[in-house]
Amino acid sequence: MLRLYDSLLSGNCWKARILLSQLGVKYERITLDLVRGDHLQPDFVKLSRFSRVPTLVMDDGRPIVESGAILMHLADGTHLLPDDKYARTEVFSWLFFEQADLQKAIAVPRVYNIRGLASQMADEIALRQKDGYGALDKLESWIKTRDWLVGSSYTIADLGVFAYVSVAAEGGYQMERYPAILRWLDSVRSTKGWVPLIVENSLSR
Ligand SMILES: N[C@@H](CCC(=O)N[C@@H](CS)C(=O)NCC(=O)O)C(=O)O
Repeated sequence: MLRLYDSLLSGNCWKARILLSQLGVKYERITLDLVRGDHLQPDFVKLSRFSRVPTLVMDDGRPIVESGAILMHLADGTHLLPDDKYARTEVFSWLFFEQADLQKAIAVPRVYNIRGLASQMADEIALRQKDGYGALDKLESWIKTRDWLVGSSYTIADLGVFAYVSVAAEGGYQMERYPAILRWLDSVRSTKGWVPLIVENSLSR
């Protein structure tokens, strides 16, 4: 059975859990406590070359790191990753844009807020938000005239970009500026098999 190493609040790990649910793939979930440093334990470092979650371990024991790579691997051959070469490349473009322009711009202020460090880290938060707003502006203008990021149906491009954008308010972003993004986020939440970030019974982990 596939094994997913994740952490409770990580948007990158959430992407993998949503996709596994949407594809109906059974997996074993191992939730690490990053504050405690579980990801720095030698056994995990051996498995996960960057010592990060998500890490997906395949049936044959080989690990896959990086959320985008996990999405591409799992979605390959399914309706969530187009066969058409150009459409597929467009999906990859969005996944790379998310990692380069959106993920840290949202995740870093969010983590500071969650850990009560917002005033201490105000300067860094402001810098990250400047970049993040620039990327969100581009996303808003793209999605304004479309239902989905690539083509005419939901793909892993939507899922990959969705995760952090949907929690941007937790990073202090004023999302009411982005009506088209808010509409699209609701569409992603309505896709079959979508699961919330926190599931009640996972809080005890
Ligand atoms: N680019 C990576 C980022 C993964 C990442 O930053 N994971 C965080 C949790 S969201 C982590 O494991 N942090 C621990 C660390 O970097 O020490 C991906 O998309 O998977």
